[in-house]
Amino acid sequence: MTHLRTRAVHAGQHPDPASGAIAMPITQSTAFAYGSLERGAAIFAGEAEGYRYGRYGNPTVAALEAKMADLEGAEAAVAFASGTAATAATVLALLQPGDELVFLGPLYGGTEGLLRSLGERWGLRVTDATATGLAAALSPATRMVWVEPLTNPSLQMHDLAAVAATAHAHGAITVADNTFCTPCLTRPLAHGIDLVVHSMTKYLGGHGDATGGLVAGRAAHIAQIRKTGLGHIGASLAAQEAFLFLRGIKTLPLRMGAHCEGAQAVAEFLASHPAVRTVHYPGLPSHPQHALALRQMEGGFGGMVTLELARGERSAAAGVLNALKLFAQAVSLGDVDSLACHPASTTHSFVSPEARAAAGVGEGMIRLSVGIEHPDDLIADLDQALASLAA
Ligand code: 3LM
Repeated sequence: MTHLRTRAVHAGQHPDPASGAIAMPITQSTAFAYGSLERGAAIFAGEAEGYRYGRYGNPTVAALEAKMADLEGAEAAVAFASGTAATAATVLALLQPGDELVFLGPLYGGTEGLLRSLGERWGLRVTDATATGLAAALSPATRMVWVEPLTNPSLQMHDLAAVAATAHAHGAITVADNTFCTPCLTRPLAHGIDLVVHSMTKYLGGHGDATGGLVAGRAAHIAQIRKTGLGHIGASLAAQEAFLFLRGIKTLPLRMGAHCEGAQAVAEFLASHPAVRTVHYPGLPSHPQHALALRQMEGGFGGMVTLELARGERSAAAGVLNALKLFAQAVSLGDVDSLACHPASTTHSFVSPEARAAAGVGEGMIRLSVGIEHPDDLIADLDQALASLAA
């Protein structure tokens, strides 16, 4: 299986040996019989493979983990109840009080909020290297570097190979939150990154009906993150949710193609509209890192488009957002349905006004998650909403 489209369907799954079922069965069981005291003891000691209790693992969840490890090119993966749980487990498993985490932002507001409130309370130093650049921010205490290859919400790009080389020269682990790109468009491990984090809630699920997260990377790291995140924190993904992600991922490459096509058309339309000051989309030649996008992204530039209105105040953004008919006004992203949000008052309301300003998240910014509807209908909706601004 060499092609991603084939692996998205088949990796991690095979017909159920008991029934022949092709869809992965939902194994709805809390405990798993291990048969003998000796085998139970060996499983609990980590000396034998096997399921024991739902918090530690489940066959439906394991199939999802295997599928995602395959798609990301990783040795192993572990699933969580949300992307935020995956982030928290990675940080808490691999860092100690006194360690420094350096991030290249801007980041999803919830991630930055988590790092600052939880991380700093537990004795981590958290440093934002966005303005200074990574090399200048690294110190002897730096143990982890966190990056979003395509940032939320401003859609800036980070050069993953350069980040990995700089961080590794200082002995730091690198983590890339690949939620916006998915393995269809970017595989961070192939660029030298150590761990990939996902909010599966977004493109991987794809239908806006399941919440989950995942970390993929080397087996030794994943074993540590699994122990902390599942064994100690208990942020385990439920089997029913794992089933929805397994089903969603089968069509991920097809959906990403439609998201990319629609987003490119929407971005080109917005770039020529007089009410729009700036369009952030890595597929536009005007994007400052278009050359990096061509090098680092494969098969398209993603389904997210962020715009800044010529009138930069909140009331202008409200005028446009409140007039949209086809785009639902909601946070989250990556659904087949198109969504639109005002990052300053929602996804990035968790970070300080200063950090928002530094990240370029202004009151006139609108973030679009372009769904798989026909691009002409999406453009018509945006056109009438922008026209209401001029009226
Ligand atoms: C959002 N983002 O609308 P969960 N990493 C990235 C993300 O964008 C997110 C997470 C992790 C949004 C959610 S905002 C109230 C809604 C790049 C989530 C966290 O824990 O599965 O939500 O993932 O930008």
